[in-house]
Amino acid sequence: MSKELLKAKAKDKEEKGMTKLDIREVTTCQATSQMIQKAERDGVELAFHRAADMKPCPIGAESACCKHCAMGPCRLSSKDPYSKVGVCGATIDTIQARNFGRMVASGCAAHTDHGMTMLDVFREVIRGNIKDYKIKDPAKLEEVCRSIGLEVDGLETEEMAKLLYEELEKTYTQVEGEIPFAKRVPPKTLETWRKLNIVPRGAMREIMELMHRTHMGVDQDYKNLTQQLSRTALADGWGGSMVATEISDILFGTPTPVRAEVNMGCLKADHVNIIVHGHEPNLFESMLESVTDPSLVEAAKQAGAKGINLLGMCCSGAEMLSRHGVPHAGNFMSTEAVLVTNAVDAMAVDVQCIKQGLAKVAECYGTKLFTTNPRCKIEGVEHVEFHEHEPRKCTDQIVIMAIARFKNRKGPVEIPNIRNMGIHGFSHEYINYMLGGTFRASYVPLNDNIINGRIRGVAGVVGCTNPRIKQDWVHVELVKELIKNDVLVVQTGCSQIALAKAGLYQPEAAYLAGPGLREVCEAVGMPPVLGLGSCVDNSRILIACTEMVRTGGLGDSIADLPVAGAAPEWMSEKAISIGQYFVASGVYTVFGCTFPIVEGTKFYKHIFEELESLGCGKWGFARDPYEMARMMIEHIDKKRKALGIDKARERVLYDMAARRELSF
Ligand code: NFS
Ligand code: SF4
Repeated sequence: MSKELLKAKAKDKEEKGMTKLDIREVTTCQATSQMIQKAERDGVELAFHRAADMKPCPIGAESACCKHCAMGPCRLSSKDPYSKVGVCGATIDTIQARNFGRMVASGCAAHTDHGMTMLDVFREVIRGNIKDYKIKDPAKLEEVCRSIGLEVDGLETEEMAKLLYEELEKTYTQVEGEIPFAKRVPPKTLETWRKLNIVPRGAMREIMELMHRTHMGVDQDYKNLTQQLSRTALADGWGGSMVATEISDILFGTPTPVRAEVNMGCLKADHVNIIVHGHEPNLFESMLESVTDPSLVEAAKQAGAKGINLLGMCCSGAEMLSRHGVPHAGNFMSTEAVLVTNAVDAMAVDVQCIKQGLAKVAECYGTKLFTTNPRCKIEGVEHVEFHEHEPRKCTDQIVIMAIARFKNRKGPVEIPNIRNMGIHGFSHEYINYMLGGTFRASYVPLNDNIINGRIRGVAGVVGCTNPRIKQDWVHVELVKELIKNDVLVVQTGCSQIALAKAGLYQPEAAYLAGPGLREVCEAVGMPPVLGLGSCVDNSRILIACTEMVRTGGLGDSIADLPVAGAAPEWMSEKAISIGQYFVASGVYTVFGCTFPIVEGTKFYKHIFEELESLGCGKWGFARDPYEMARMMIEHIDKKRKALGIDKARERVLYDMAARRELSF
């Protein structure tokens, strides 16, 4: 346990045996901290308390144990990792690589299954079996088709869609060859993958093979395991996640900038408040229809409410924030805390990052909690199944029950009075358009500004929040440090929400940026931090990198670009899969909080150092946000130097013509 948390741990236990926290040590989110205080007054336990009570196992934390067979479980020493081997003889490197591989397999499975659901909906829409959704963005459909070499000249939208569906199904099922989106990978990067034998086949095959190879007594060479776990991770980033993003855009529209609010202050005491928390946009899109249905709005008014207020949380929240400007109540570590307001009448969840602890908190406040996806039920929680063929059946029912709960609300409501306005919804397509202008959308201005040094490089800061470290703090400090040093930051998921709460999504936040980046932001009218949506939308970052390579002047492969990535407060296996696909794609990726490998072992050196010399990126680790920023900037500068663009920065002020060129 970190020192901070030890400090945070209760000095005295109350009668209920509840841990009292030093709240300043566990979160910098004011709304969440207000709700932790209320929870403690109400005797309600949150994940913050459970984290303080649950000391992480030091051996497990560094992945120095194995329970892959019944000769074990075997525990090796993380202090002296080579002093022992498992009963089967497995070394620390084998054990760690296998454990790491299984995290990748699980994370990849989560994203690809989400993508598969989107593809299922797409197929049924094309077949006419689903009528509630339709193809909203035919231009994107065509663009995606062309990007993977499909012949679509003269085809109708439906024909194009059918063709694309058949092709993208291979992302899952293809037993040999390369997945369709491999065609989008910059040629030099693809060449490296081919050399390393890590170009993914269908995700089902890759995950299956990885699970096989990490079984007792199969692959016992950490380098060989790294090959398969890289290939599996790429089947996530350039496969399942990318399918999820692209199909969502085609069905629900590609995001363009939208002003929207975040934080718990978006709850309204006099409204029926409904939160959707999870990852797949289908449920949320349907809920958006339900809450605007005149008969349901009328029912809410009959119950004494002024209306129905819909908010998002976590990733589907981030996606709806980006796509439709739906307000967002908070990130992962705020999902229980928001229920403490007593203002949430219903919370509907689908899959991923849904804490089982929500059930207890919801019960304490009489909030209606609903699971909706057959993949994710919670013992004791009411399940209202969502079917894409009749989506409104589920979401209307949830709205009706939310109205009933509003009518019977008991106890006082306390809503933290904090809301933060910002601009969200930057897709890679929009970045193109924003910087290049309507008539010649392109990445040329971005590359030019990187080459001339106004923008030093680009960093992706993404990922979860984690009760093992002070919520939002590392995200916010890291991003501030990066933009101060002229690094343009792109974000997704819970990290995006952390920065939105800190006010960095307003164009005015450009004053926090270094002079070069500020100049670009001011000319274009964009914030110094660009939010791209949910975690599967990290695939937008891959495409943005690809566009930068294609545009020219910044090298031939993603590994040449002056870019870096970070997940400073990560917690999920999905984050590991994401990290690995960025590394395999050529990006230096720094994680914070903790890293599940013993430092200094051969496997550690392999993925923290050697992968870079093979043409990939590499992992980095730092807990401290300033150290993390230093490492990322140093890497960006190293890449600038290799590209020969590290010369003294040109300090030209924009004249009117240049300004016109940059603005949209
Ligand atoms: Ni990403 Fe989304 Fe958040 Fe982490 Fe969970 S919500 S998919 S895993 S916690 S960023
Ligand atoms: Fe132990 Fe080997 Fe079995 Fe793992 S696979 S539990 S290291 S004997």
